[in-house]
Amino acid sequence: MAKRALITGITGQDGSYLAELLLEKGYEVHGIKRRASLFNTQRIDHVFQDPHEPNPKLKLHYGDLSDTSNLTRILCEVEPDEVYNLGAQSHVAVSFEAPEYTADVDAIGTLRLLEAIRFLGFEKKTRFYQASTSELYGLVQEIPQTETTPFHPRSPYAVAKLYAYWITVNYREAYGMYACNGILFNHESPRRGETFVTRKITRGLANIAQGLEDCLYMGNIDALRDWGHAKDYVRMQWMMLQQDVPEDFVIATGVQYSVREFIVWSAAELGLTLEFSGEGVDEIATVAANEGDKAPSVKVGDVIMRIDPRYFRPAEVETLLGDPSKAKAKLGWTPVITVQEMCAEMVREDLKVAQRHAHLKSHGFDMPIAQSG
Ligand code: NDP
Ligand code: GDR
Repeated sequence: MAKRALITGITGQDGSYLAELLLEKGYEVHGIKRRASLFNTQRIDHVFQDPHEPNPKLKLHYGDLSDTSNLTRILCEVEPDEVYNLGAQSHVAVSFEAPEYTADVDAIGTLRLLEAIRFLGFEKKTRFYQASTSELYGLVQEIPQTETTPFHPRSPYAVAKLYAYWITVNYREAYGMYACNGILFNHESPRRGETFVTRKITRGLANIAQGLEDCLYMGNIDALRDWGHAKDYVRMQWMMLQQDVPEDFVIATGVQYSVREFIVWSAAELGLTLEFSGEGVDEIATVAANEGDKAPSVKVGDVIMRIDPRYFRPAEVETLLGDPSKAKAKLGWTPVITVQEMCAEMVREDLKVAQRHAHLKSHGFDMPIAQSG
């Protein structure tokens, strides 16, 4: 019998890579998608299977982490061997705008799932993965951060995820459930949401290169992050549920860079050399050289980045650096894709899209470009 997995957040970045991985491994994959007024399955359309075909291996269910009866019904129908709880209001800045919603979905949503598993009597059968986060460390107490570093969350998102972390530990200790936390540091890909910093940069610069936008407006470009590739990280999510004993793991690369460096690499991938000048909110990035033909709309001297304080956060996480030693030692996991390779891949993919838009525009088919948030 094929194993059955249920993924919340299957339409998101990680959910789409995890669904691919589990399908490759022969799983029957069930995913929860939200009802939306527009199609929201772009990231998984390539693995979608027509439900009219016999025995589709991917099945989608309408649902929401805020809806207890819906989650309980789906769990009851699917009887999963493994649940991956990836669904969340996952944007840190947005959590300051919508703190109560974020708590409901990210914190109580996790409790709803765990309690439904217990209520249905699946606690000895169903393994549970919780998408925990390096944001738990917030105001960091120790460098690098490990599984034992104390937490100090700095946003409503991180506080909600702190509850989710501990309720997962609690259900493991109280009911003997196989439940574990992956404490994942930032991970990105061409499928990353457009308003997270890496994708905002690669997409924004690709659009500027093709004459579709003029300038990238950024927040704190001195923030330091430990960035990996989502493909490497979902592999680890699966590995964590295949052990004899459930444990929590830090997943990171162990290398840290600034947002500013990510801007420089992305620009270089487009043939652009940047010069930064000014200070604080007056800092700008100007084009110092343009080599190659990837950025035909950009001239030397153009200002292509400015700071906009609207992207500053009420409380910032300045620095994150993970120590993945436990994952390496116990699971043999190491990331394969470097952050520079990932950045190049993201720019390439965003450039293809920007070139298509520019081509249509040059033939009179102007399409509005969604603004970066
Ligand atoms: P995304 O934002 O790309 O995906 C989030 C998913 O959750 C989407 O499928 C979204 O649906 C779904 N979702 C949002 N709200 C609800 C809700 N109320 N009910 C059900 N589903 C909902 O996030 P990532 O894929 O990047 O991250 C996956 C998980 O890992 C998240 O929990 C995130 O907090 C966590 N995490 C992410 C890290 C990263 O760097 N990417 C690092 C550490 C943790 P829709 O498509 O309809 O919006
Ligand atoms: P983060 O990711 O908050 O770490 O959460 P994000 O990419 O949003 O920000 C990273 C850093 O970049 C700074 N920054 C900006 N961020 C955004 N979004 N937009 C900007 O214009 C900008 N300018 C500078 C931020 O201030 C921050 O310091 C991500 C999410 O995926 C979470 O769900 C996950 O838990 C953590 O990573 C680990």
